[in-house]
Amino acid sequence: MNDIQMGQTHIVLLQGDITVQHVDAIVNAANSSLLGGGGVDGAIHRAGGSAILEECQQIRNRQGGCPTGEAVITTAGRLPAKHVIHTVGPVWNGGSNHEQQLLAQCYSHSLQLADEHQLTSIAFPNISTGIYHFPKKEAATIALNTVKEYIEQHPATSLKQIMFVCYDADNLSLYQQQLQAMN
Ligand code: AR6
Repeated sequence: MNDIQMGQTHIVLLQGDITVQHVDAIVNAANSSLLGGGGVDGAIHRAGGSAILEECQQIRNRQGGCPTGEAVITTAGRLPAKHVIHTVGPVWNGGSNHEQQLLAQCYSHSLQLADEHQLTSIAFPNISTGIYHFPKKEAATIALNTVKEYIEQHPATSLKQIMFVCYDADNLSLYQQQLQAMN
């Protein structure tokens, strides 16, 4: 199962590279410095060019980085998307440092920011499941449940499409199972 309708919003799963998605915003799994890194963060900055980093630096000058669970928005530079929403996932540390709540906040704060900018489509990567080692199954459950709750609580959301762009087959399969269970 690769898609589901929730209220006015279509939820879509796919396997691929988030940097090539034509959506209003792609979400970056950033770190709190906002200065780039490896994984999807590195791929977004490489493909989008220096305009993204310049705006990240301006945000740093204003607010001194981005705390875990929060989100900020910039241009997408040369990417086909219009914006990048940078959110900072938690580093997995066994689950005793509020990792689950912080990961949920990454999704809800990104959706809130998208709504504030009246965006109609957004694509998420599997935040925290790479370098930050959050267990993939639990992360998939949190991602989909948080989106569902958000849509239920914001029936007038501007978002008509929410995509989950899974890079690896493991994550895609876990998201498919989770979506099936929610149906
Ligand atoms: N498109 C979609 N997903 C991708 C792509 C891509 N091009 N490349 C990797 N992924 P990670 P984190 C997947 O490590 O765990 C950075 O250094 C990847 O397979 O990118 O949140 C930041 O600066 C995985 O499923 O992010 C931070 O320091 C998912 O994206 C730190 O890594 C997230 O993996 C953040 O770690």
